[in-house]
Amino acid sequence: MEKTPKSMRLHIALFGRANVGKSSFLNMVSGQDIAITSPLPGTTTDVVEKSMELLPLGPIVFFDTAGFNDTTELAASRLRKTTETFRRAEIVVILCENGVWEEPETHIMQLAVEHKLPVVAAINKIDSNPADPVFIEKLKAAGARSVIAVSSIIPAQRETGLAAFKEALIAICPEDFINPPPLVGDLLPSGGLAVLIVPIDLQAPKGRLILPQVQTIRDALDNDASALVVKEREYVHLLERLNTPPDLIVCDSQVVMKMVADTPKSVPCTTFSILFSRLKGDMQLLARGVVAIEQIKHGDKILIAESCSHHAAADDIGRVKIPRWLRQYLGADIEIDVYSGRDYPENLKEYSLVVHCGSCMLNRRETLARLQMAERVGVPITNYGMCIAYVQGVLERVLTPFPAALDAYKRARGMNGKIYS
Ligand SMILES: Nc1nc2c(ncn2[C@@H]2O[C@H](COP(=O)(O)OP(=O)(O)OP(=O)(O)O)[C@@H](O)[C@H]2O)c(=O)[nH]1
Ligand code: SF4
Ligand SMILES: [Mg+2]
Repeated sequence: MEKTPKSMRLHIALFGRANVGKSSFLNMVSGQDIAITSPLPGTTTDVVEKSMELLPLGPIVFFDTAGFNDTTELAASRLRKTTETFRRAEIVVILCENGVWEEPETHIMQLAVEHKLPVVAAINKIDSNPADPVFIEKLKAAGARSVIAVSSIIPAQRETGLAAFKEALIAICPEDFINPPPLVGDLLPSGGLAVLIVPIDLQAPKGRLILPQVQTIRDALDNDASALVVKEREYVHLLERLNTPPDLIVCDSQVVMKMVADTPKSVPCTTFSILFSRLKGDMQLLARGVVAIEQIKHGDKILIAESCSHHAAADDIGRVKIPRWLRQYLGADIEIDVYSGRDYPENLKEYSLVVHCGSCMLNRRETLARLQMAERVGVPITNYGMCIAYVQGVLERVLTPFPAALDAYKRARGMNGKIYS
């Protein structure tokens, strides 16, 4: 990741008065003690740059700056360096404490407006001074696009603080940084071959393929590879006719168990839904989330979130099949709510798990925002494809083409899931 050129990284600058907790905030976001903090104002003197990977956004460079209200002799030169940072930033974070929005803060906001930079206001130290809704409104009225309330040094609150910050970034960061990872091209060598297994059942629209299938074919072609499309019944026969094994098999989630059984162990395979979890969402978060299925008990509620209000068929995947498979797997009396279209409950806390659809009708920003809402309130979230492959015992196999997601899944499973092979 260190190889990513600086120009490709999202540049985020942290400003605020001395001692407000800028360096502590940077440490919270990075998950490491990389910046020196102390109770004495004026600890950070020069602008400190720190590059990191902030999933799901990607490579970031942070600027930790000196306090804006520095009154020491060096103040003028420090303030000049700090002010220059506005020219390099793409997002400004103004750190403040509840109730304190005075000359240093308004000055920073004014410079951000002059540089046309979006502002996240972060109210810090809420463990000792909780954020007041009136103050939050005041910051929005002052021009903050997003306001978050965090406690940078309290370990139990760091995770929610970080999730809130990511959610704010996803909402406001420039479009270029929401660019998706590849769909399938990186899994296929030039001249390679993908076999796509597409069931033609009652749910399949008449006379055409659905968008994720078409996009996968197109992406293979864009990467100078080929794609063969086959129904699940003819799949084995097709494999027998090929002189060399394909480079990748992709199937509809509904036939994943059969596909895995029919595919030689040496051939990488996955599902459309899992491919799209990377393109549209945060694959590692979704892979970790699925393990929460193991913690579900009688009476727990699961949310099935569909991002469009399509016409539901009699054996609909989200409304009928996934609830049935989950109940069979758990053997528990669980409550399942289905929300569709733009409808997404504000309060996700009542759910033990969110199972999100493949988001084929949403863009990456919208999908990430929904995932982040769940992460912020600590509710595990996964998607249809991961959930189906998990309850059918083949998730590990279909995550194998994605080492980082497989690793995230294995770690989560090691921590709180039951082990199966
Ligand atoms: N209670 C509490 N203390 C915090 C929090 N964040 C930072 N602090 C404390 O506030 C003091 C200043 O933190 P720093 O991170 O050094 O602040 P800074 O804004 O970088 O300060 P300068 O570099 O001097 O401008 C330290 O003693 C931190 O431990 C918080 O969320 N809650
Ligand atoms: S947006 Fe979601 S619910 Fe709608 S068709 Fe796509 S995957 Fe299905
Ligand atoms: Mg500092």
